Amino acid sequence: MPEKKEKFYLTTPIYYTNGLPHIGHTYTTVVADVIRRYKRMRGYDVVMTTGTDEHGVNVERAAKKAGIPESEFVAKMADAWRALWDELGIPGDEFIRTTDLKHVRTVQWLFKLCKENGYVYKGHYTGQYCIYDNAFVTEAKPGDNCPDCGRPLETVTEENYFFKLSSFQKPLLDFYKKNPDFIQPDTRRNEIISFVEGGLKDLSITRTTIRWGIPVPGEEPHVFYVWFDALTAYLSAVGGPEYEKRGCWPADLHLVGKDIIRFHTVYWPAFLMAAMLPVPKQVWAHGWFLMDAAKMSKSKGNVVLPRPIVNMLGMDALRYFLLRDVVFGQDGNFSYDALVTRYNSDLANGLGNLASRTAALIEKNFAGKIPKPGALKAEDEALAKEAQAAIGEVLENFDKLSFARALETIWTVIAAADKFLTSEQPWALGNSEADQARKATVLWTTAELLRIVTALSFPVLPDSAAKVWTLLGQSEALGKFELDGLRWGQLAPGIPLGKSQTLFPRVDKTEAIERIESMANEELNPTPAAPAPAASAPAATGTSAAAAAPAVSDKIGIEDFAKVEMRVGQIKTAERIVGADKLLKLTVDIGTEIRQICAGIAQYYEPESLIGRKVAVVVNLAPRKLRGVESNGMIVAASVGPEGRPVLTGFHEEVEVGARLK
Ligand code: ME8
Repeated sequence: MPEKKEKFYLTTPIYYTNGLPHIGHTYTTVVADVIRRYKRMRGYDVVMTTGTDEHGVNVERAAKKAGIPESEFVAKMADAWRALWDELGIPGDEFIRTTDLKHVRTVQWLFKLCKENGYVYKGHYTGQYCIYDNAFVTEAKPGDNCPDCGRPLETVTEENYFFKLSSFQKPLLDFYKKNPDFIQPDTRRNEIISFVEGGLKDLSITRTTIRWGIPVPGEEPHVFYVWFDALTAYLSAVGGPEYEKRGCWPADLHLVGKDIIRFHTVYWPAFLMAAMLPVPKQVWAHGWFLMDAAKMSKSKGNVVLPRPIVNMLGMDALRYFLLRDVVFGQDGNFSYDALVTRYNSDLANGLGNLASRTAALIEKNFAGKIPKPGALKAEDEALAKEAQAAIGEVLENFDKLSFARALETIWTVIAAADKFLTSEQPWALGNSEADQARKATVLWTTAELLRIVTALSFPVLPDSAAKVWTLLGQSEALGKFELDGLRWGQLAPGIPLGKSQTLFPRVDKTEAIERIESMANEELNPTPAAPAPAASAPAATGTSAAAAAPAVSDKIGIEDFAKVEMRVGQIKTAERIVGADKLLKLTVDIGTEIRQICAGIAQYYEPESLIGRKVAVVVNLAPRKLRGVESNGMIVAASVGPEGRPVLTGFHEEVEVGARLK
């Protein structure tokens, strides 16, 4: 571990604001968060930057379509991106917007340095331009389509400032040679080296055809080319011209998708070299998540959204799947089937089951206190050896960003512990002194193994690992635990277990997929009746109590009231819904049929207490889905107190099920 905290500065791309985040963006940001947590556990002082790329013709058009000024449009979009990262627990330590004044100043300063050093000149450029990717396609002819996105290119001629990229062929090749780890993975490095060896043309870095951009001082109507603008955001986020004060620059790691590797490994280091500024240490380009073999993208409309998955299975499940199922650096297919299968097998049956089984056995046999191990058998020592060896392997793989490997090693150890418990059968041992001692050894060994795998999996499973850590009676915050000190044998006997918590409840695959898809559909095609998509927004409830009351300014006629058909219903079954803390799923007899209705009363009513209860039900409400579960009707309740606590209606006399309320 570094003596004095060494800095580690990493970044995600600065995402475009002409759309909202999907699983592809979430992937990069999750990986950045995993690295951030991991590096902190290795003693580094970490700063992670993310942000929004807000200039260019796409935004200009999107704002026009929305009928609002660009500045208002991008402010709304930036808020939405930031809010989603907050909601998912992966916010940047810095969130830079390319419309921030400090960024504007940094871009203008970088340009000035490049110009003063003789790497910028004025000229004309005519070329084929992709307005969607904001890039001239140098090899294209008029009438061609964009090789990246397939849409028609436009012929554009304009007066530009040019950057002498051609002067950087040799410096870049020398730099790649001296810093073989600069471009990762190796396949990408080879691609970039051949590209640069093929010759570099000067690059136009200002535009006069675009209005919505950072102005070139004294040269209006020139604005900066979006990539000269966007790449600089990494530097403006941590001090810009005063970067030395903050001490973060150069970046240790730029995480990007393979689509934007050339900008990061050719243009960006060349701009910095021209300005005589330090060059980042590494650019890591991961692969794409594909949907039906095509790159998922906002423009193609084949996107997978993070929120419905998180609502159904939890953020840790999504994080685990993204890192476990795809080899970092390669492309991967996204499938809900694979996601739910992994959830059930590795999280519910794997870690979740081991934790609850171990805790229950310690609770029952040792009054909830970690037992003291006795003499060790060969099986115990073998397991200890496997777990100890896993520590080194996992750290090595995290260092190499081989996340799938690291997780595979952790889960092999979890499987070994499961097997150990099954073969040692501590539950079958009796109360003799020898049996008690054996039980103590077996359970201490399993708990110690659990402590080790929990610490190792924290960067990927921050919420659940923290829960298991607390369950094991560990008081230190797991995020601050130093992995360099992790050794087999540190679990102190005698400490009481913490509160037990639900971890990864098993889900039915078909139902889970249906609900995720249905929530995604609600989010992509919101209807006025559908609940607000944000998980932070109050959940739609299916009771009149918590549903927002419409502002009633005028009185209504009896004919309006008669449109609402309310009947006495009797609750037959009630259960909680995985992934929806506020909702209960009820079946209600309304006299003519039994209906499934979701009600937002889970925080105030125990499901069992409701069985047999008679309530007022709105029966002619159009069916809708709440958190992906069909709800056909609405239970009426009073809304009490400032928090709107729902109180169900009741009848003081015997009433017939199905009787109409008038
Ligand atoms: O390119 N699979 O922004 P962007 C995996 N503003 N990762 C994906 C993905 C997918 N299907 N789709 C997107 C831009 N990504 C520029 C960046 S940086 C100075 C400027 C991720 O909103 C991946 O990291 O199009 C990719 O590089 C990035 O989102 C592109 O985001």
